[in-house]
Amino acid sequence: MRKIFAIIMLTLAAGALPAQEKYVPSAENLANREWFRDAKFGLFIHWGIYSMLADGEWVLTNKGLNEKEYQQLAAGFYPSQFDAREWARLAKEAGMKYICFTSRHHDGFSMFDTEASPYNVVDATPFGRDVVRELAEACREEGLKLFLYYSHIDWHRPDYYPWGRTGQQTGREPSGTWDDYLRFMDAQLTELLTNYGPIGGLWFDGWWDKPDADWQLERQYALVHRLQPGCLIGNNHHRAPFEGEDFQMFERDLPGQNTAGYSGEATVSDLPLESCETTNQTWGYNISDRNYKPAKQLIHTLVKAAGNNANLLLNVGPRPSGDFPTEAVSLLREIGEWTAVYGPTLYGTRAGEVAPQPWGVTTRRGDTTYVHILDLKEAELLLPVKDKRVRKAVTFKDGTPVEHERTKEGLLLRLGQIPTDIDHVVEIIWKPSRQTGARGTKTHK
Ligand code: H79
Repeated sequence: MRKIFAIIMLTLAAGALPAQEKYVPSAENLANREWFRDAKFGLFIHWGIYSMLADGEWVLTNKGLNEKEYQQLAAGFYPSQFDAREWARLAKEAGMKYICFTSRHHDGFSMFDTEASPYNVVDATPFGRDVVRELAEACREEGLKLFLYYSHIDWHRPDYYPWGRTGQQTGREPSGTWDDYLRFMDAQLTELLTNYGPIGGLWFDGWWDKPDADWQLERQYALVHRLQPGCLIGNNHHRAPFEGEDFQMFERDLPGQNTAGYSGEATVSDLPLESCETTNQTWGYNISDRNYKPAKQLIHTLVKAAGNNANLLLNVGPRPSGDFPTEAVSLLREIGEWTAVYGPTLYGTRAGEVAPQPWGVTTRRGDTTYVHILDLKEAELLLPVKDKRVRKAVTFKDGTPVEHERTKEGLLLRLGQIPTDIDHVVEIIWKPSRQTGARGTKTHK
């Protein structure tokens, strides 16, 4: 009896094995992760037929609109000013290295040419142009990587059923087959990863609508990685990363913080990290939202993200015409003037040896540390760094030497005056540590 039981258990365990196979990222994927860590800054773009209602990308659900009526927006979608190259140029001028575009948001409307549903920008609008294709080309021309936001929620399709906790007041038929929905997503992801050249990454969102559903994510991720092993998968499920994911995002928060309330269960992983934020208060175009953040605040967010080992994905919601709102353009330009000077203190760096402090953060590259002083009310700053010796310490913007002194507590920087710049950066180049130096002398000559 016991023997039979053991055989049954063994058989079950063997059967379960394939599902438990660990995801092993390809060499290309690992290289792309390092590229991503170096990139630091990306442009998030929320644009769809919801933009026409100028009330954010959640308008269908937030306003309890009738979904059948909402679909009719597509027939009026003709963004006469849309110019993917212009979007890409604005991103590049801001100092961004990638764009993440909403290929399909929760409303279920696809902004690319898809055979999987007629509810898409090519077949359902008089515009008839494949926005993802034009963006992919523009990004290639401008040397940016293209990431695609892809919604797991769908407020349009009947087969997104049973419904999740959102989108229930839109007058849809309560019936449909979940497996059909999974197959639909497979078909679309296959198109996105086949028809547009290399995709930097996929940015999934909406899992949290139905946390208990059978999403078959590992299977979906395996499909993505089979088609493009280098494609980085991230999923905004607000939890610690799942098996098969390549980066971790934090919505409206720095890693480890939870001021927006979405990251309570998201322990910070070793994967590349990304924070996303909006230029104003909403993601999709919202005509009443005039509450743009000052450039200084957005630069501080970018710098703090870097000091927390994360990228910043900064959002713009283009108008229904295809233009970026005027304020967003000004902000991108202002940020671009700053990154043109201070970019070297961020790109290609990792979080520095001093953990984020109330006064600012540190980043480092090789033997150089950048001390980013964002908010300091004194002319001196003590860095709790004990085991390193300074070769050179200068003010980054003009190269003037910064007086410094070793104390028992660490390294004291004398700045001469209370810093007033958006980000007062002190560049410290360290001497090789004694041990490494000694070894270096021996092996090199
Ligand atoms: O695309 C943008 C937003 O449309 C999308 N993510 C960004 C990048 C987003 N949708 N919702 N949210 C972000 C936050 C969701 C909040 C809630 Fe809920 C959904 C509150 C109630 C339902 C999830 C489930 C959080 C609490 C319960």
